[in-house]
Amino acid sequence: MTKLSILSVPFGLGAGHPGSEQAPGHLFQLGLLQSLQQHGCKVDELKLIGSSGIPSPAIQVPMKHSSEVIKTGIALAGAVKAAVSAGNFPFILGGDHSLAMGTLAGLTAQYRRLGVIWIDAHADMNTELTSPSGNMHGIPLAVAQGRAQLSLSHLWPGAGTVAPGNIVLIGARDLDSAEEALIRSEGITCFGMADIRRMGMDGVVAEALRIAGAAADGIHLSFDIDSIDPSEAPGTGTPVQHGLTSDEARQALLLLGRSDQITSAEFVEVNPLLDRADQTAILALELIELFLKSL
Ligand code: NNH
Ligand code: MN
Ligand code: MN
Ligand code: MN
Repeated sequence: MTKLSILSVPFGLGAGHPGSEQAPGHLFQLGLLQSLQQHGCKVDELKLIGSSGIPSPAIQVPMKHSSEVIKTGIALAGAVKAAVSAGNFPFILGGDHSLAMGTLAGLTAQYRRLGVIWIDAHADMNTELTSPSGNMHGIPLAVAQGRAQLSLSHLWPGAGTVAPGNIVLIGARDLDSAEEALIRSEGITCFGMADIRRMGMDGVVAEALRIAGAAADGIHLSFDIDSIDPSEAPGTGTPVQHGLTSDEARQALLLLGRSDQITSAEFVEVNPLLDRADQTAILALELIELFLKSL
């Protein structure tokens, strides 16, 4: 049975709105751990990732709260790397999407070649120079490719990069022009909403696993709750209309969890302060359980 390392990251300074730092605590309060135990999931390690005690690194980037993001990323990278070394499945509970840089730093230090499946309304592929917002949660996939000033190796010495050919975006529908240009020039696979409706989520997931997994020894799943339509997941900082239905998200997470190719995952951008009567938190709880018990 899969042994889980649940890494809880109550950090939200990479997003444009406060609140996502409250998501892990809120999901625990709603009973996440108890229901995982009821479903027979083996939680081997439960760790709270903070950035305290880590000296401020010399690297500075001209983005909002970059030094806090970097410190959190360093702490998370170490914990992710340790979880993989211990033979556990790392599950990172955010928090905003800037923490993915820490996750990917830890993972690329462990895997020879890592694939990434990024389920998100956004591509998160701006650099410090193209970011329209200055928010660090909009840059992790450019950092991971080695296209930004900040690199994964700033967060963890042995970290590598993710090859564009091993990146697959699902549900992207709000891309900035620099992101679009990068996706086109690098030939990055992007399954938009029209592709999902045409191919079906099962077809999209099968293709995503094939492409992200090509010559790879692991695939990381990064799930941003804003991939889901705001009618079903309103509690997030940058909602975008015409997204996934909750049923499409369920189907994707079930198929990805059942696949042996997925070796780590994270779940980000739930914002309890922007939620409507816990609608998003309750859906997130259900999706996380569904995914973890399908592993
Ligand atoms: N692309 C925009 C930016 O760089 C928005 C990113 N917001 C997200 N990403 N929530 O998932 O700021
Ligand atoms: Mn995102
Ligand atoms: Mn997003
Ligand atoms: Mn599996």
